[in-house]
Amino acid sequence: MSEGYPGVGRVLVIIPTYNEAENVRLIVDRVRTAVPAVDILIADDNSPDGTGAIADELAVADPAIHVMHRAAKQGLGAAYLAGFAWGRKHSYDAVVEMDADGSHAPEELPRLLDALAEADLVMGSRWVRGGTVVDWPLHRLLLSRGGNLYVRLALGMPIKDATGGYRAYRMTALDKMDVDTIASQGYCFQVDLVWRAHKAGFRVVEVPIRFAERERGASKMSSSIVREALWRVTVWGTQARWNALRGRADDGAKGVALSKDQAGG
Ligand SMILES: Nc1nc2c(ncn2[C@@H]2O[C@H](COP(=O)(O)OP(=O)(O)OP(=O)(O)O)[C@@H](O)[C@H]2O)c(=O)[nH]1
Ligand SMILES: [Mg+2]
Repeated sequence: MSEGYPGVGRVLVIIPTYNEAENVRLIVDRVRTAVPAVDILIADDNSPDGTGAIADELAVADPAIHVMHRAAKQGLGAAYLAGFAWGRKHSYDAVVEMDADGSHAPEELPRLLDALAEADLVMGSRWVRGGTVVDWPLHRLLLSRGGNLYVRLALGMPIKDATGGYRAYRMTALDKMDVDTIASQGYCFQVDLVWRAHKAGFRVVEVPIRFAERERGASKMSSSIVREALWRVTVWGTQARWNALRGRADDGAKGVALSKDQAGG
């Protein structure tokens, strides 16, 4: 078990994996080298390519590495929720989300954790000044930029990269975000979490990252993941507008009641 990170405490890096046999060793080594003070939890969904067995080997050789074996592929969100619960049970002060495919550079993790000393949620961002994406085809760039623009407009949330999945959360904040009620399955899960943090008034900070396209293994991105994000974000945005309107109507009604009272008194 590691000592902890200055200003943050005990940190658990959660790496969800599905068929990442070609990547899991490398990403774990990079995390251990870049930030020896953090622990790692690999959350594997019984990958047919044997990722789970490789993860077990890594865990046997290093007490800072842990593995969670899940019965079947249940999506990124479910794997993270199980990982958060594991981190809570083992008294971690902060958890990090990181992809296994090398898109999120472990070498940039100290910058995220340094920022967490003054924040509740730190988001690695491709779309703030200094952020970059390397080797992405045009259609992925457009999807990410367009998706984030839609999220910003629909939810009125000043976050440039709400779909990104390289993040650090304080456990105290996660505890208040009622995460067990999250139904989002795919990448919408990431939007859901930052939307909850924003609504709760938490300190959300974006730090620039250099996001690299995966080099090995297959992507799990699909059109159903995009459709899920689109409809959920539209529902949340509509609800938020409706609540704001109703709040204003209620305030108006209270104002009338108050002036009546005052008139009477
Ligand atoms: N445990 C688990 N992990 C998953 C699941 N789906 C995706 N992942 C992992 O989540 C991370 C992100 O998935 P990717 O396939 O890289 O998705 P992406 O980064 O949007 O797509 P690319 O840019 O094409 O790589 C990787 O570490 C995957 O192995 C799942 O159902 N269960
Ligand atoms: Mg990826």
